[in-house]
Amino acid sequence: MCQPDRVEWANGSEAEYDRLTQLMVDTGMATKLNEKKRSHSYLFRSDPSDVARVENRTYIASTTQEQAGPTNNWIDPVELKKTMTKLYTGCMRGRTMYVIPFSMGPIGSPISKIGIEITDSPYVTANMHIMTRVGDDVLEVLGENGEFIPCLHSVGAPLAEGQQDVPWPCAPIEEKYIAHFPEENLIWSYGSGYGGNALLGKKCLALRIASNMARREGWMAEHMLILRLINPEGKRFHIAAAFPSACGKTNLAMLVPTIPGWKCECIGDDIAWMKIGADGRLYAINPEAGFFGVAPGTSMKSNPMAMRSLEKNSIFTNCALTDDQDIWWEGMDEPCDHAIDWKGHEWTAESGKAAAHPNARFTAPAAQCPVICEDWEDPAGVPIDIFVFGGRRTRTVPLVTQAFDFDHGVFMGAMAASETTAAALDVGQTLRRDPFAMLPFCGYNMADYWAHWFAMGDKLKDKAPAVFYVNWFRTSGEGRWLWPGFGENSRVLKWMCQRIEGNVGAQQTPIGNMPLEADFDLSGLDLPPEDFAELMEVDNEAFRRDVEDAEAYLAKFGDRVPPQLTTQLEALKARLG
Ligand code: GTP
Ligand code: SPV
Ligand code: MN
Repeated sequence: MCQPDRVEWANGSEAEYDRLTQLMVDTGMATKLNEKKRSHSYLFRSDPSDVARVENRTYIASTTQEQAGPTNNWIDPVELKKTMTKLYTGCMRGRTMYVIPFSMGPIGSPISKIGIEITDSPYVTANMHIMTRVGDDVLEVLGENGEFIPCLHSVGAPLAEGQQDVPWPCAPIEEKYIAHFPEENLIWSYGSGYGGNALLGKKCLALRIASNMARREGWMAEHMLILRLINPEGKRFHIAAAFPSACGKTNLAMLVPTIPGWKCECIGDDIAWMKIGADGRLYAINPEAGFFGVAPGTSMKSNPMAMRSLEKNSIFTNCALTDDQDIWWEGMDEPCDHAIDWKGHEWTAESGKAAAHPNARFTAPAAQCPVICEDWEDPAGVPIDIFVFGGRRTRTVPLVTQAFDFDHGVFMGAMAASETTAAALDVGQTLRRDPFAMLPFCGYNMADYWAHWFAMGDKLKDKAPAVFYVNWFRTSGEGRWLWPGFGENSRVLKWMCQRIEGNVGAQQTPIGNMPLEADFDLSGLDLPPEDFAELMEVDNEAFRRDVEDAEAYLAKFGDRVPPQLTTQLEALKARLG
């Protein structure tokens, strides 16, 4: 169907990676960075139209529209396959087809899943080397008739005989389709070469398809970081946190605590697969092998462990290129006067324009993170003690709240809202509900997904993780961050650990339990008391308005809304008076 000129099987070797990156340097698609500054690393510039996920072109093609639900784009699978087959026919002419066997999760682990991505993008192939486990050993596990998830990808730009290629081939927006056929565990992606649109193991497999499998099989596939926090006594706490895209998962996953004696280790920064273990607790693995992280804002000050993860063997996309052939982006420690910007143009600081795209990303091996947890590849996973939900809210939502119980926590996650970011191309700048940070990633009806969360709570009973809600992004009237964030977020995590240990009390508010001022560790932090008060303020009137909005929102799901959710909403209403 695709009619490539050549077919190559990817074996995941370093020689293969070097050959592909060299090929891309030779064709002008990639720039090799200064070997002395950033060894074995490359910069790519995408087409200016292909810079992020495209939610309006992302489809859940289940048999019925009801199965996809009101928050997903739906097309009848038969019709969509017809449309896409037409696009795919001859789409790889003049190009090489790469066949990439990969494992999400440690190869051979019972929780892992195998995928095979077919792509005509050497950039995708190189990124898959870092983000997943690629290689012949995957084929060995697969054997003659093992189960795998087929992932078909094309940039959608066939080359005619003798036609010169462009640095970043892709199709126009109206020809892009990021399609999922959940009943067949099948992924078809066409027209984009960027991130979650094209690295199909990530959002397409590990979230949209896996969420369907998880629901059928009784486990969870979530848009969550996983970290291990160790207190001064050496006690370990495992935390899984769901924040929407570009809302702080990578940063929290590898935070350097500012409070003495506490340590943090990273297990994953974007996706968690969780299953109930023999002891009845919930165990999480990170199905990925690398970080595909937001570059702008990442610095030695904000996220030193990320900066050290990308010192070598990394891929950079849509970052700026400095005069000494290194990368740069807004918010990096040292300012930059002159560079080549993400569009390949001369750039000076005086121009007032951004040198890196706001959704510029680094692809770095997780194993290079200095605080990667020694158990990060343990096939058994780590037992989750705490769930954290949150989002980007400049107003209304306090720094931290604890749910009264698991069902209340599910309600908090389900009603989560966040201001939109540059991680998706076509969502505008608004506040939107993003339940469990899964709005763009839940592969079935969101109301059924909420029901699945309640069902998991019923199974976990008293072994269910404690649930908290956070907001690092509250601002003052003049638009200044009230909370310093980053490493200081360890103070909030400390309070959570003390809560589940039963060491500190809390004050009950209508929206949840909140810290007593005396219990919250602000020592050594120069935070004006009035800022702390504003951070923790609960405006009942604002939450009453939010309840009205929540009712209108839930009405879209009709009678599929789980009764537990309605019960929680009514209880909140009563508490708010
Ligand atoms: P995806 O990879 O898109 O899923 O995003 P993510 O949730 O991993 O987001 P990430 O950690 O990369 O953060 C995105 C942006 O939020 C970056 O520009 C960060 O600098 C900023 N950010 C992260 N944590 C904090 C914080 O505690 N306070 C403030 N003010 N900004 C933060
Ligand atoms: C996100 O948008 O949540 C990401 C980046 O993690 S992407 O892989 O492009 O989806
Ligand atoms: Mn993400």
